[in-house]
Amino acid sequence: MAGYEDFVDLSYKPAKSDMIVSFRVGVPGWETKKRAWGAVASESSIGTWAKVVGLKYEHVKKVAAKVFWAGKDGWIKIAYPVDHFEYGNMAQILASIAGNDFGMKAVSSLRLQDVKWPAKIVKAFPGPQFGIKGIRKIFGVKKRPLMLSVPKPKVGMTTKEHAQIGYDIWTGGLDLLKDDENLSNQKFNPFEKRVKLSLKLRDKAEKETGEKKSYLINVTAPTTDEMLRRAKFVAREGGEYAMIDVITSGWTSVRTLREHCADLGLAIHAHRAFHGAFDRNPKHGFSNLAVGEVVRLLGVDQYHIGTHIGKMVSPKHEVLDVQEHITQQKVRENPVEHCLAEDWLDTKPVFPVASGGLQPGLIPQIIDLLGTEIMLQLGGGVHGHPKGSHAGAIAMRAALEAKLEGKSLEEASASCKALQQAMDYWGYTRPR
Ligand code: CAP
Ligand code: MG
Repeated sequence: MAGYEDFVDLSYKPAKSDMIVSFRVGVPGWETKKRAWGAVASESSIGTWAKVVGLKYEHVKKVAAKVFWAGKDGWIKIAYPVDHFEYGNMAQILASIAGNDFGMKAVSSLRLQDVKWPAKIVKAFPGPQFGIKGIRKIFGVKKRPLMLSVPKPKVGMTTKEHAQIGYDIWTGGLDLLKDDENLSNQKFNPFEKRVKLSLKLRDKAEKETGEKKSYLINVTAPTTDEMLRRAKFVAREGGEYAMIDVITSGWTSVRTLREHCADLGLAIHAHRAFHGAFDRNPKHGFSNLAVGEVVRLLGVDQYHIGTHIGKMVSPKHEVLDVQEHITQQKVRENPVEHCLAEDWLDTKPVFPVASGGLQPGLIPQIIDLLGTEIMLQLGGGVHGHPKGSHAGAIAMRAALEAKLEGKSLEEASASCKALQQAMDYWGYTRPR
């Protein structure tokens, strides 16, 4: 049988140029730890189940992965020589480190927790065009969180109804309207019509409020060419953003969109729908931390990190880990969370988005958890307001302003009817 154990060398000291990956390996009762660990390193780099002649060639061994560290509870670290990879090809990189290894019988479960990206690979990717500073510059908003809202029901409304909601939330005080993850170009709300009418009402709302307003328009499309055509249309109509469902569209589509958005001058909002299929089981799958790093390299400007207190499964430490790794330039190793050190060189930071089950009564808690360098998205928490979307937006902004001024929501409600109504209706409830 294959010498999976040959891929384990606990005396190996990784080269600075190696890619390091932290995995948690479940070992089946009939298997040895060493063979299970080696199977992951073998299958995710050069090997297979059978011992083949080529394995003895020096030039082949040079691009083989090695398990070099093993801790408690199945945690291991694997080093990959950087020349195993096509530096700027995310699809190939993940087909190695996050490919067949997840499905092998030699492991009963496998969780890829974090990646330390070597400089040669970090430099091979564009990273965000705008980053946090650039996004803040679009709005002229230096400190406070940016506020956005997704019209709800998320799909089914007509273009006119959708755009009207945009007008209602922009004039209610929010900065951004956002398409939902599954709104694209359906018959009842065609893409080009929606862009034109929404941006027309955006211009009207800007004039009335004197504030910059924008719109995260979902360009997710049947083909990459059509996605790029939609992005071009947004730019031509005066939009500032292209939104993409990064996981259902695929990594190469994200990279292609990023290349084109450089010329179009569009910022990219990354929605992560589908991530729950592989990132919620702490013992198996691919962490949202790793997804956040992947999309930072590919070059999105904004990414959903979870809220811990909202409706989606998002353990506190995971939310904080991904926030740290997508916003900092240098990150220290966190052995407790099995997060690896990282040097992002001059890759710009990504704006973290907190969304999913939030309502005005939860805004103080979210700020306490994540600080103010975030984007806050409330969908149901605005459009479910008893007096409708415009009142919901007023309540959201009043709750944020109260928190930033150090006032309680009760105090702020005394001078804001819409916030009072939201507090009477939801209080501090956390939807599940
Ligand atoms: C939130 C949302 C977002 C989720 C995605 C939704 O709506 O529009 O897609 O936030 O989850 O469709 O659920 P609500 P995450 O504000 O009404 O909950 O941000 O965790 O990726
Ligand atoms: Mg949504």
